Amino acid sequence: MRIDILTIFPEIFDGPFNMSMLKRAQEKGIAELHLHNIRDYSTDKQKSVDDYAFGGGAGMVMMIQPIEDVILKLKSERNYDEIIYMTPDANVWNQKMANQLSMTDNIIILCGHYKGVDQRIRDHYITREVSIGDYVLTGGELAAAVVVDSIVRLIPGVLSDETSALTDSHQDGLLSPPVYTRPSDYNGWKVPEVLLSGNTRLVEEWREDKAIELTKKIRPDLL
Ligand code: 6GU
Repeated sequence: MRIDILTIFPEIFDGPFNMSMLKRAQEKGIAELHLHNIRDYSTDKQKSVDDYAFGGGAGMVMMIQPIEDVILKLKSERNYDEIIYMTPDANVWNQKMANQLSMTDNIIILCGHYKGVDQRIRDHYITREVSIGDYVLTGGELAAAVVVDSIVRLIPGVLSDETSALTDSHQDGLLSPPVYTRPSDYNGWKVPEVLLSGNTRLVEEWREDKAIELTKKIRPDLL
């Protein structure tokens, strides 16, 4: 899978993309992550990427020209399954969407800043708009890093058996049950007996019960 990210701050991705699973996925050739600095495509003398909003009001708007030029260049090179715009004015990202997107070949992710991008980019190029929650970030970059991480870890071959996505919170619509490791008694804090029983069926039942109990208590909206 190939993901092209359009941003005015490519450096923000240096940390998240060069560690842990995202690094491993790229090294294994399972995912290609490409960063494009929108400013490099600006044709004006000052290399501007934003301008005042028509109609007035506070805040700048990201202009069409440099964004359209990157999109057209990329689209001339390959077909894209989705062109995603990161914005707080959108449906909230979830595991189901991550599962869907992990099965695509090529996607573009556009990170917004300031008051957002000129509406005509959204009208003519964007196929999907994504928010990561009901709060406002300075820009779409941190949100895009979240979305990319949640997609790439689901591509077969990225996670090992021990880190399998199948038992993740949300994968089955429930929160995850509690987990424990050695020692089984830490200064009197004991691990639930059933987990030490060696009875796989009982362990599975206990985990299922705990997952439902936790979900009812903390996130009843998921049930
Ligand atoms: Cl995608 N962008 C920004 N700027 N803020 C957000 C967001 C995205 N999702 C939640 N808040």
